[in-house]
Amino acid sequence: MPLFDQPHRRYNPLTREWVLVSPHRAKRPWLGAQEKQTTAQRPEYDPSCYLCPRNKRVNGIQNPDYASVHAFDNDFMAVLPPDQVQPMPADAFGSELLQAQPETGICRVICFSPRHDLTLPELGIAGIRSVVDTWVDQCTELGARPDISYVQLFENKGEIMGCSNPHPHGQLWATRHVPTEIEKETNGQLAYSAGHAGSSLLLDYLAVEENRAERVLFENQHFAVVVPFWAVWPFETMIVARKPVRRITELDDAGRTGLAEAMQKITAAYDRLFAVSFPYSMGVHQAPFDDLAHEEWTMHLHFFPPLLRSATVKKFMVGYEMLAQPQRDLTPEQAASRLLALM
Ligand code: H2U
Ligand code: ZN
Repeated sequence: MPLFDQPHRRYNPLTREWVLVSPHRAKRPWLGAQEKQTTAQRPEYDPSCYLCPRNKRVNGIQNPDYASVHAFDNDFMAVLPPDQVQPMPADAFGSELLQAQPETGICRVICFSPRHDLTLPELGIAGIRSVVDTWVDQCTELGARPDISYVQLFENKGEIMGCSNPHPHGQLWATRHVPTEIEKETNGQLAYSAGHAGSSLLLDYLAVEENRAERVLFENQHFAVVVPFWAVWPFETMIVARKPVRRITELDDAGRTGLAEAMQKITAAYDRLFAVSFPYSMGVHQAPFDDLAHEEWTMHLHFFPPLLRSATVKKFMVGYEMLAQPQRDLTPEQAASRLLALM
C-alpha cells in the first residue's frame, strides 16, 4: 500500500491535536441520511426578511435603508455588556471543581449586502472588500476597548449549518476572555516560535506548502488558500496571510483587497464543487486584542464545510469523532486536487 493510502494520523501544530486519516474507507457505500436541497430562487428583496433594508426586526427595530454592508447590535446577544453583568465570587459554587466566571462583551450581526438573493462569492471582489473593511472597522473599535480581548468574526452559511436566514450575513462576538480555540492556536504558535528562533508557524508552513504545490489552491501577493495537511472536514480550507500580519486591523489597502480576492476565489470554487450554494462555517482567526504583542500570531481564515460527496450527503462528526478524535476518509490531497480543478 502506498504510504498515504494506509490509515495514519496527522498532526495539527496550530491546535496540537491529531486527526485520523482512513483513505481506504472512501469507497464505502452510503445508505445514510441525505439532506434536503433548497434550490428556490430568492427575490432581491424579501418583505419578510429581518435583515433586508427598511424591514422590521423581531423586536420592532427598523433596519436603515442601507446600501452596502450594515452592522447592528444583535437583538439576542450571547454575552452582555459589563454594566449589565454582576461580579461573581471565585468560589460561588463552593468547590474548585465547579469553576465559573462572568463573561461580558458584545454581539453584532453584519449584513454583507442589501441584496437578499446574493451570497459572498456573488458579491464579487469589490463587494467582499466592503465586508473586509467593515470587519477591520469593527475590530479597530472593539479591539481598543479595555473590556474586550478577542473579536471573533464568522459566517454560518446554509440551513445545514443552522443558519436561520439566507440573507447574506455574518456575525461578530467580542468577549472579555480569549475563547478556547484561540487559546489553543496561541499556544501552538507560541510553542513553535519558541522552538524556532521566533519564526511564525504559519509562515513556515506556507513555505513548505509552496514548495510542494499539492495543497495550495490559490495565491496572490498577500494571501494563500490551502487545504491544510491536517484538515478535518472533507473540503476544509484555510486562507493564510503570506506576510507577518497578526490581526486583520494591520491589513493595508492592498492586503484587504488581496483577502477579498482569496475569499472570492475559494467560495466560488466551493459553489462549483457540487453545483450548489456551498454551506460552511467560516471565520477569521487573529491575535487576541489584549496587552501582549503576539509576535507568534499570523492571521488566517478557516472554512469548515460539512458536505462530503454531494450537495445532500454531509460528513457527520459523531461516534469516534465525538468520543476519541476527528477522522476523515477522503484525503486532504484528494480534496485539494478536486478544488484545484475548480479554481
Ligand atoms: P445566524 O447567522 O445563525 O442565522 O443568526 C442570525 C443572527 O441574527 C442571530 O444571532 C440575530 C440572531 O440573534 N437576529 C437579530 O439580531 N434580530 C432579529 O430580528 C432576528 C435575528
Ligand atoms: Zn433579506
